[in-house]
Amino acid sequence: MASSAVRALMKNSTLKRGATFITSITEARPYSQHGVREFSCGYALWNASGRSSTFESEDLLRNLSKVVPPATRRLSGEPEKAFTDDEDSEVLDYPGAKTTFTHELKFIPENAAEPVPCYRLLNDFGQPLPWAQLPQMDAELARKIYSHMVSLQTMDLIFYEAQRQGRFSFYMTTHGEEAINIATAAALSPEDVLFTQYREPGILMWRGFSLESFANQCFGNRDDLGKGRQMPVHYGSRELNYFTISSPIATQLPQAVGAAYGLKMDNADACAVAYFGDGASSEGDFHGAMNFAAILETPVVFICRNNGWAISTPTNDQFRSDGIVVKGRGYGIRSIRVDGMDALALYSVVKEARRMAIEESRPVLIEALTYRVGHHSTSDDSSKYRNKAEIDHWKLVRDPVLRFRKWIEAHGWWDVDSEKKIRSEARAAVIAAMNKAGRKEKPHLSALFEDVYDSVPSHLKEQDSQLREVIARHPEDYPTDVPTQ
Ligand SMILES: Cc1ncc(C[n+]2csc(CCOP(=O)(O)OP(=O)(O)O)c2C)c(N)n1
Ligand SMILES: [Mg+2]
Repeated sequence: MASSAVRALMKNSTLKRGATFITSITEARPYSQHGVREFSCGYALWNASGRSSTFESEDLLRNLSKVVPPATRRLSGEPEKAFTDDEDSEVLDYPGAKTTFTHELKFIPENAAEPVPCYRLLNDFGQPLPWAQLPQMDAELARKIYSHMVSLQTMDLIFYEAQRQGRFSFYMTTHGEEAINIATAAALSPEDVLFTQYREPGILMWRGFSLESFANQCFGNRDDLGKGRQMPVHYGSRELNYFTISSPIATQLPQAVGAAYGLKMDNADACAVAYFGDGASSEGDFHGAMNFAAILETPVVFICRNNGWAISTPTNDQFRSDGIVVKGRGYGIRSIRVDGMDALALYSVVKEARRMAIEESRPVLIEALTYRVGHHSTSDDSSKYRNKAEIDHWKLVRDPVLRFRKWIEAHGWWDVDSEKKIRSEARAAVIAAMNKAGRKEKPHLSALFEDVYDSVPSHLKEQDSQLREVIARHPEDYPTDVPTQ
């Protein structure tokens, strides 16, 4: 930087010709109050061999006032002005970073002065904000989004109760996150490949996975696509481009990047979409995925549901950054923060993120702020770490389903009768699907050993027969509805 100033200084002072840059002309400060001649400027001078030399000559100060007027004015008590040497912006060519020099010893603060704002279009009462540019959405699409949110809510309520009654072993609800599930799904295309965590069954529902298929999976019956080998809610569907959920948190993220890279190689008109929670962003896989996504320029949209909790761990015990959105910049990824309880805002953001991901072949990070209204899972009791008033506030005042309903009602696209009808139909459909799935028998015992290899290898055949022997010896410990013959 400032090499024309340095050249001028060198010409007029005793500085050696090897001096290459000066970083502190505007930072020169008095070390006594007795006058301009006692300013120190020299500490900022480095010679070509990298050694610094102090320099306090009157000569320098005299010349300084000739060649660097802003600095001199500052030294003599006039208001500070930016140093505007044209080579301030000289691009440096270190292999690790292309940048300019600065004379300021200044660390980047850990957080920006203001948190990243959150994009929203509807207020808590479902009214568009005055400046909001609403996305193109006709009555049919709006009703479809709303009715899917209701179906998801209803499925969650009934399946949750069924689990409590012991009909299946485990369940997780999406309460509070219905808009993230459905509105984001609506903004994607069926060709986009999805890698989800576990709190996003609504996306699968949007793509046409039937209530009975959900129930088959939760019961682990013979029609479960996973043949009962996964815990409930670990859905998957090859037909619907929805990769099977796996329990270890964040493993889906690098997988999504790999899939996106494949789509890029194929020149496909599709992207990969990875959904995950704030807790998943605390895993190493998140960071690896982000970095690879950036350097490989993969068409992947990361959608983080920041619901404030990773089971009982609040976000401020997980990270000290301004949420997840700022991490995008750390990896060179474009990012945005959106209100995860505003279906319209989510729809707009995901549509645009998808467009950028595919057309510009780049990753995009979306942080959707939301709240997990239910317990983490049926194995959790969130009243142990959150107070009821907090939960009630989000459940009653901030409900994303109700917010969207108010918006469609204001358009005349929905009314009390349609609400009654859809709620009772959804309830009947979920109960029917669940009862049907509950009556089906379990997958055959041998299914435990199949589908990894083309044909079952000898060591697995051996395990299969050992298992049968154990079951024959202790029949009381094994379910009777699993066919073994
Ligand atoms: C690698 C790994 N560590 C820990 C767990 C246990 N675990 C299951 S869910 C969860 C919390 C995840 O929180 P978040 O990603 O915020 O999702 P949310 O449940 O809030 O939707 C944890 C720690 C796990 N499944 N995998
Ligand atoms: Mg969370």
